Amino acid sequence: GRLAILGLGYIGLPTAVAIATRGIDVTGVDINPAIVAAICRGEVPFVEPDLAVGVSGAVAMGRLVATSEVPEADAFIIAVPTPFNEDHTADLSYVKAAAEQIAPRLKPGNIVVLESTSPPGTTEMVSSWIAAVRPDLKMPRDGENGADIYVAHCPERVLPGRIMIEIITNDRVVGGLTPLCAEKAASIYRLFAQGEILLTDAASAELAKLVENAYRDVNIAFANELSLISEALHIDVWEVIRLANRHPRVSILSPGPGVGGHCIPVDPWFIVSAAPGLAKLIRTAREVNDRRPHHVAEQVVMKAKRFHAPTIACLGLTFKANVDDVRESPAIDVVGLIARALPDVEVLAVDPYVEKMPRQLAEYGNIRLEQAYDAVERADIVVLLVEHDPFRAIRHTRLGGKIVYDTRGVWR
Ligand code: SAJ
Repeated sequence: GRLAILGLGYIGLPTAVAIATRGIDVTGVDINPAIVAAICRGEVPFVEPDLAVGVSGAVAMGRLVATSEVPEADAFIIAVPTPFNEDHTADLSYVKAAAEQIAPRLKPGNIVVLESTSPPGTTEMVSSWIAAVRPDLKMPRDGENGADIYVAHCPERVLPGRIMIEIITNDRVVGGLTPLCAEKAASIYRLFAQGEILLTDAASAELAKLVENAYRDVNIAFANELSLISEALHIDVWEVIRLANRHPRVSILSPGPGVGGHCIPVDPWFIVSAAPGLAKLIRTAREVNDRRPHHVAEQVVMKAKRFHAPTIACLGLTFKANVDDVRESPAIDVVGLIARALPDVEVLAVDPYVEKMPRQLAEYGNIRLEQAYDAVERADIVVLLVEHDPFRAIRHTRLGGKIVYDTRGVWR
């Protein structure tokens, strides 16, 4: 069999490696020539544990090739981004472009799987976008068995930082436009997935994926709201959560400076826009979490007002611990908000995973990238934004005499 994967990012590339490692010839397709060139050299354009060795191995064995043209194949996986528009609806333009690139290559018997996180109904749309280009092909229709092309949704659910493990061990949901579509698509995942493969219809699979991330978002919002309440009552939220979590049916997540990444802050909005009048809790959770960076920045600015010309060290810029990804990072929002509110104050930004000033912060003249120890040494106020392992080790003695705002509760 031959497989083509469109989109060689955090999901497409690990999936390509997982399948190539099982002896299947995989062609990775990406519109970005720099990504294609890097993968052809056996290199990985981003940091993810164990991915680099997988890519260089699969490329060296000749099982994985990268190109910008969609080839003919037996199966096609779409793993392109689904960002959101200003009005919080999904931007499906990458998915549509992928479907239209696949369409001319399709032959009867081919399988098309959408992995990109998508609002309910998108898999159906993929099928109609293909049909518009290829009226000669019989596309799957509910209640009918025969079709030339099998179309299904199999949402990714791997955790950045653990992708290469979870891509093998997680259970997978495969939702077909018809039961036969689900069965055909499942055969791809059975090649490498050790978890259970759960077959369902496409819309249920689409909504299940969104629900997983909305569930996490709502639970983080709960923790963030507890943090606000505890702060107002002068009670330590971490102590409260530690105690409450000793109840056998309570498991509260951790408050923080906000919710980042390209999934959890986005996906719940797809539910909200699918059912605007009904998704009240989900919308409120989004608003609570989006408000967090502002609250943290306001607290820091208030503390800074006590000094004449304070130096503020902000530890952590990535969207979460021990990754190098700064997309949708609340820590970056916090640093930017502080720098904007206090233009005369020097803000030292520290992150062992970030070497260049992130694009989002380039406009501020009062932010400098620094090494952790120098920054902490010089700072009057130390703000911990990301619980990277090296930060945990910063000794309490180094923080003595300084104002410390630990948004992640690692130094308590
Ligand atoms: N966060 C908190 N408190 C917590 C947990 C997380 O503030 O207790 C913050 C993190 O710092 C980060 C954000 O939430 O800014 C999201 O981090 P995460 O580790 O919860 O999740 P992601 O975005 O790395 O990956 C999620 C995962 N979804 C779930 O756990 C339900 C992953 O399995 C999905 O595959 C991924 O989204 C995705 O691509 O959809």
